[in-house]
Amino acid sequence: MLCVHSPLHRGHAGTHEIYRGELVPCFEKPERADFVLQAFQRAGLGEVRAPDDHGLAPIERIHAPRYLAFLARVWDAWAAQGGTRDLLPAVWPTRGFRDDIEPDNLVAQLGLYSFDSGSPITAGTWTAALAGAHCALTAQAAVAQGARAAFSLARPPGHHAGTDFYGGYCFLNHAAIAAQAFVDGGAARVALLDVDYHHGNGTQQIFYDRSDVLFQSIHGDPRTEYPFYLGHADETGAGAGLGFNANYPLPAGSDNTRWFEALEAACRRITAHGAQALVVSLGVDTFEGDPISRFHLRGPEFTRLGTRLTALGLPTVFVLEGGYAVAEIGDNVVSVLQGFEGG
Ligand code: 6XA
Ligand code: ZN
Repeated sequence: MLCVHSPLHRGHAGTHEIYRGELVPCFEKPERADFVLQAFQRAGLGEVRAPDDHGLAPIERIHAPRYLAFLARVWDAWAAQGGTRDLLPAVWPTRGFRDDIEPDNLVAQLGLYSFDSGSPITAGTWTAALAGAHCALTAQAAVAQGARAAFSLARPPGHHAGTDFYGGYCFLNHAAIAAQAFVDGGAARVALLDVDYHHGNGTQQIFYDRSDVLFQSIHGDPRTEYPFYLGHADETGAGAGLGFNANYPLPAGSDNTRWFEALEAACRRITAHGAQALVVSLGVDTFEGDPISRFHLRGPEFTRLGTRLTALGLPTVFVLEGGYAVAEIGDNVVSVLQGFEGG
């Protein structure tokens, strides 16, 4: 399996985030990608190559121009004011405020385009996120040209990022960008399956009123788990997209039997959709030892996930999302990919 990876991810290196009232070192750190790359190479799964430059056009198919312009300029604007620390928002336009006027104040701009305070912007955030989008697009292009599957190994992750907002460590929605590239390449029906522990609220928002991209997410119940305000079972799509969004919220602590029942339901639905391509938002924070999540998957379960996905028989792009048990993240991702290759 081809792996597309860029070292530019290292430029996105936040120092701290707020976790349970405490300032703690960021969970989403560069070492995550290093461990995945090492495990991929150790397993001899295939070629690792750098992304091609796909420009901004395929990213603008998903994200709003003013949001992209903000991401591209915000660090330089901050540095011009003498700022050196990570950028974090402190004020948000909730219900009743206007979001059509972009304030001149930088911190106010951060709030306009974000939904949490846990996603620091650093000097290399834009470069890293852009390289990640190009990793996903390069993986998608390889699959569109005939490869059975490809893996986009990038960070920061993407599935919480929506049309014009960031959060949950995510800035550009790589999986959504890859799914859109399949549509733009002529696929009438695409399936996007999110197996990260957290609901892919950004991906859901992007495709909620569309019938061409079926979005499904298996995740911790948002009543107790991040991102809290989306991801319930009654969110089934809107307008033309009604019936093309499916959420499988499971109580935190759910056992693996329950998790695989949800996977089975999601897989059946992908087949029923008549999908011509599959994009997988591959978070492995479903791992038993993950520090911020509460499911119980381990190596054999990750392999089983890969085996079930390969049985769908679809051209498949894997896009890395979460997973914070850094020492195990590589083996867990590789178990999924090996299950896929061996099935
Ligand atoms: C709050 C937790 C963010 C979860 C990020 C994640 N700081 N999403 O793993 O998939
Ligand atoms: Zn996650």
